[in-house]
Amino acid sequence: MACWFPVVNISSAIFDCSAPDLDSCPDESLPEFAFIGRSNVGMSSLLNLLSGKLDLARVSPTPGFTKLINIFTMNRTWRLVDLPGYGFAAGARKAKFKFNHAVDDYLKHRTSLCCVFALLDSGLPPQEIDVEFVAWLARNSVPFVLVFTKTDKVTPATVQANIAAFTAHISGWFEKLPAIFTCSAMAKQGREELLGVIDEAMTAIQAESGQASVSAEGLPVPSGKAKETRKRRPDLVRPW
Ligand SMILES: Nc1nc2c(ncn2[C@@H]2O[C@H](COP(=O)(O)OP(=O)(O)OP(=O)(O)O)[C@@H](O)[C@H]2O)c(=O)[nH]1
Ligand SMILES: [Mg+2]
Repeated sequence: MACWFPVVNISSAIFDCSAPDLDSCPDESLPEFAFIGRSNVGMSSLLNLLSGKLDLARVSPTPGFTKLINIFTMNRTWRLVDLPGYGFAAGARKAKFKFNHAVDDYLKHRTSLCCVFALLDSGLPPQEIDVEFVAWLARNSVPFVLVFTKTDKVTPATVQANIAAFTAHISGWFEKLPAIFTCSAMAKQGREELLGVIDEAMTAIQAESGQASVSAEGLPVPSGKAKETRKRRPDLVRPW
């Protein structure tokens, strides 16, 4: 991990906006890292863990709580994005993943989206709805890593067994499996590893754009040129 880039040291974590659709999102000048998964899997909690601010995104035991695209800026240089999850719709008992149009649009078209953290419950064997979702990410060339959440709720052996079962399901789709992480927002586990993913992406962006702009606080900031060069998503954390 490049120690000169202050991803791990988050000195400011600010709520930007709650966007109902892609058009309402802020400009694409800052790299973004988004959380998505089945509702209640712990997306908002993980965002809080990474940001170091436990009350930044709103957490609730009620599935379907996050309903908008909630955007937060870290160190004024990159963003975390809390998305509405899938698998929660009135009357939808069927294991078919479906998210709202805004999320579909965001994941497919947000050019500043560098990497999606696709969250899965570490306490569950592979769920059809999650397998379908990962297939959708792959089909749509969305860069992602897999994050198995809530590891504090089950034994390490169960976590490993569920990870192995999930990867067995999807391994045929990839030349190289997506990177896999575990985390527990409750036990504060996994923060450094996931910030490492962001750090790696930010380092690659900086190298790609050759920019060395520094803000008044001494923090690197993307230049206008960096924005121009991100017409396409950078090939940063593509696991295949
Ligand atoms: N034991 C345990 N509980 C967790 C963990 N992470 C989240 N939770 C709990 O799971 C519930 C849902 O957490 P959220 O972070 O709101 O989940 P979400 O994925 O954002 O859910 P929606 O916004 O409703 O789709 C809350 O009661 C959290 O306290 C974890 O690591 N361990
Ligand atoms: Mg949420």
